[in-house]
Amino acid sequence: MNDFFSTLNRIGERWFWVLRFGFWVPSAEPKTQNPNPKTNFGNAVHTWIRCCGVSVLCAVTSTIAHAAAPAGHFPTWKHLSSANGDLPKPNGGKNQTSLLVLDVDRDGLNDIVVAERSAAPAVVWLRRDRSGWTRHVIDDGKAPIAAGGTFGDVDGDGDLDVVFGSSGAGSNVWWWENPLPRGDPKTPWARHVITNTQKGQHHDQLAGDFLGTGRNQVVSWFQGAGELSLFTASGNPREATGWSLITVATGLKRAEGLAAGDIDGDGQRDIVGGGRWFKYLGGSKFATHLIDDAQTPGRAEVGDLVKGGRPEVVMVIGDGIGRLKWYECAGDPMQTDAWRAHDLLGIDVRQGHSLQIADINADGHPDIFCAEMTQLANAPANPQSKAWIFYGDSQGNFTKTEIATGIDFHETKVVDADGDGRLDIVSKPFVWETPRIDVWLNQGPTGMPKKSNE
Ligand SMILES: [Ca+2]
Ligand SMILES: [Ca+2]
Ligand SMILES: [Ca+2]
Ligand SMILES: [Ca+2]
Repeated sequence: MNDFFSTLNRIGERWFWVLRFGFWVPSAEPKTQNPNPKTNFGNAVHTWIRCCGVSVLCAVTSTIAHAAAPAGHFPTWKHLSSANGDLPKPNGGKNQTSLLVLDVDRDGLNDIVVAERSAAPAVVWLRRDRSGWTRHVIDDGKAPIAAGGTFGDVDGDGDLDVVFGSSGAGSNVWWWENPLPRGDPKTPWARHVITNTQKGQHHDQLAGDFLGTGRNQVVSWFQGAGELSLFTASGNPREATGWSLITVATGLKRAEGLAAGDIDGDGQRDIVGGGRWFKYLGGSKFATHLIDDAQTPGRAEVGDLVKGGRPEVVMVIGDGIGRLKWYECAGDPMQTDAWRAHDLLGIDVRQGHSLQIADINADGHPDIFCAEMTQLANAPANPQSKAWIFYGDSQGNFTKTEIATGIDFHETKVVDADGDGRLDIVSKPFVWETPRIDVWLNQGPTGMPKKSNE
């Protein structure tokens, strides 16, 4: 049990499953299907964006965009919401801080985990059943959980455990132990402390092997001190003393966003976030390399948006207002001026707290999902908030579609929510109309393949 994450790393198939459907590396690999391009395009607004060296934004009609679209087809969506009784309302409070999607009960279908900081129960999961979702409690207490979180097999017993950090009211990063394989995940899970000394908010967590040890670590933005923390289990992971801390970077106030990718191509995965990337140098040392200082409070994603070469990075301000940009590296990634930025929208994004790279239309080309929040406090600040998908062609061209207007997206995940093999959108608001959860099921265009065993 003390062999942190070792089982996960020994079982290649499970690791692949987590990579493919989890969000440690949500853009790890595009699918290679080649569906029929003769499709309808739903009601989305299409805009053709061409980025060749210098970012150029051209708004054209839907018809022209259709003809020029590199991907050739886009899914239609079926919107389900707890507001309509399609899903159970998750927690009972008004501050829904975190959302994860993972297969909690190992039945092959992804389930939804929601954390909430204003009321008990702090953490619940919605089990995906044959045709819907059923709510169960993970933590029946109250906990000041902040936005972020990740999952993985922390104790090496073959099931997925979840990790969340505390808001400024606390000083913790915790993990919750999945009762499987001997217990029932429908009964409350034990909560364990990873750290209880770092007073202040922990915003965003990421699991991965960034030290090259063959075991995964947990990375967390310790916003209370403007530091990036890395925790590794050196002893019993059920005890705080079983975890040791490496401080990856300091002096990064309000930094957020975490993603992983091999930025410099040396075979070792790097950490990306806070407008920067972090390269492991050995021992307890990391180097910090700046991509764009304006994205310090930005969400981050890494993926092969332009096929081949170095991976690309996408960033947008999660808690604030700023541009959604993707970055390609034309030279040495340790040199900031080697990073070339492309503005995807040409206008500011407001609280773009949801960002993900995934091949949403299954054409082999990674796409970008980004969505805004509607409300931060008592009144909606952005009643016309948007959710977009930018369909890529692996050459740096993107076709913009709008998925929703006026719905609060926070910590959204693009993942197969109903087990049909198509990537869906699972989202919740932070405070807007809470408690609430929404799912957009990918209906696929005609000819878009589904899993054969559906
Ligand atoms: Ca399941
Ligand atoms: Ca486990
Ligand atoms: Ca695609
Ligand atoms: Ca699906």
